[in-house]
Amino acid sequence: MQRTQVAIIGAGPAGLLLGQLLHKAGIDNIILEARDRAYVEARIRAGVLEQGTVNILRDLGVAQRLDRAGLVHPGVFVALDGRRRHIDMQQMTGKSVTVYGQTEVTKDLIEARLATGRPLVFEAQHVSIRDFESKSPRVRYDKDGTSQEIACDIVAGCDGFHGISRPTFPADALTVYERVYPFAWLGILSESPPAADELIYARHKRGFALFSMRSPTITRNYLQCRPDEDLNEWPDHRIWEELRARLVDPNGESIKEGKIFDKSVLPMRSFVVEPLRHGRLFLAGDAAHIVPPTGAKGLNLAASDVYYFAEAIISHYARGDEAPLEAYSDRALSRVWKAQRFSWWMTSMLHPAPDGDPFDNRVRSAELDYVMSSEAAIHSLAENYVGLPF
Ligand code: RFL
Ligand code: PHB
Repeated sequence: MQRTQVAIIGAGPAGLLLGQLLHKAGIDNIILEARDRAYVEARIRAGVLEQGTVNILRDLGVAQRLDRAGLVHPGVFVALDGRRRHIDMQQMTGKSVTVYGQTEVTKDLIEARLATGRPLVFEAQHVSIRDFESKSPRVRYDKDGTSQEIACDIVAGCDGFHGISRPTFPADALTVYERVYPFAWLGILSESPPAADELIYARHKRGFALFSMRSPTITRNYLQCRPDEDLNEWPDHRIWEELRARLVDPNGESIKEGKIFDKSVLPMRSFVVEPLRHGRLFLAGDAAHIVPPTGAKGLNLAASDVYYFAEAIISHYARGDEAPLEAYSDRALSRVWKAQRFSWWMTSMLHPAPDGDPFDNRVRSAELDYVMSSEAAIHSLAENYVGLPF
């Protein structure tokens, strides 16, 4: 039997960040991860970090590489049928975002974790949680064929959308809010220099397209597609043709083609469960909520959840009462719902719905047209995109 203060399930951004925040406060914790290190470090996902997320990484002392290689973006473009509008977020809000791959954030956090000497168990199989309605929950798992048990005070369910923490809650303890969208994104990574300085979110009659990047030599692009899209129907030349059509550049310079080395289809979903706590079992990050990627909020919400959660755990141990832990769910959800609203709004405004109501489609296109022409509306977009304050 092992003993710790906080057992953390999942070594994605939520679990790894929580582990570091608790370590910094001198709180003992163990992280259990189902996959191996190489798999966790290679998972291609988010790319845009809010200033608040960058600040957390800096405070933890894990931002050296981020400060060197992260691309600071003071602005962003939105586009409607080929017409572009630049949004100077820095000038409007005093904040910017940083483009730095989630793969890199994860590598930095794993390296920092290993340097602390605190346990991070990869390939922990059959993780299960019990006695979480008491003050001494237990977590069981199998490692290399032997079964292990951890006694702890608090269990942090940071195991993503498909993890075991959320299904461990009694069914009647959670309320689910969900929306599934009738479209998806085809994501590609290519060896080509970025064709513009800023990200471009484009609504086009042929469908949404997003131009993004990972580095001065790697471009990340997304195209709206069907949720059941067959990748075989997307040979490289069709992808470039579609990107050129949807991201039409008013200045004539064109998308730069390069070797495509990754293609995948991402479903789009909005999802929240409430509350984030039952007894001594807590949820944070994708285990509790999913946003469609159009607002670039998923990873940033994982960071804000664990920021609030770590504060609650730290003051719980300082004062010895339950109140800070009780307040966590409401505090985190208040920020989560605002990001849900923004992600839903960006998604609805920027994607023509393939078989959607024609009236809705015209109104949404008009909404983007309005945003592109109104300082008040564009200011609101900028304020949400750079991240609401913690
Ligand atoms: P993760 O990253 O899914 O990590 C959960 C971890 O738990 C492990 N696990 C288990 N471990 C032990 N036992 C079990 N039974 C377990 N079951 C699962 C998993 O192996 C994994 O290591 O969740 P976390 O930490 O909450 O982090 C959330 C973010 O990963 C996610 O919100 C973002 O990637 C979303 N997202 C974006 N967010 C942004 O802020 N900005 C973006 O630009 C952005 N773009 C994106 C995205 C997500 C995408 N995909 C593929 C979902 C773009 C994409 C394409
Ligand atoms: C990305 O670079 O992967 C990315 C950027 C912005 C988004 C989503 C994903 O909204």
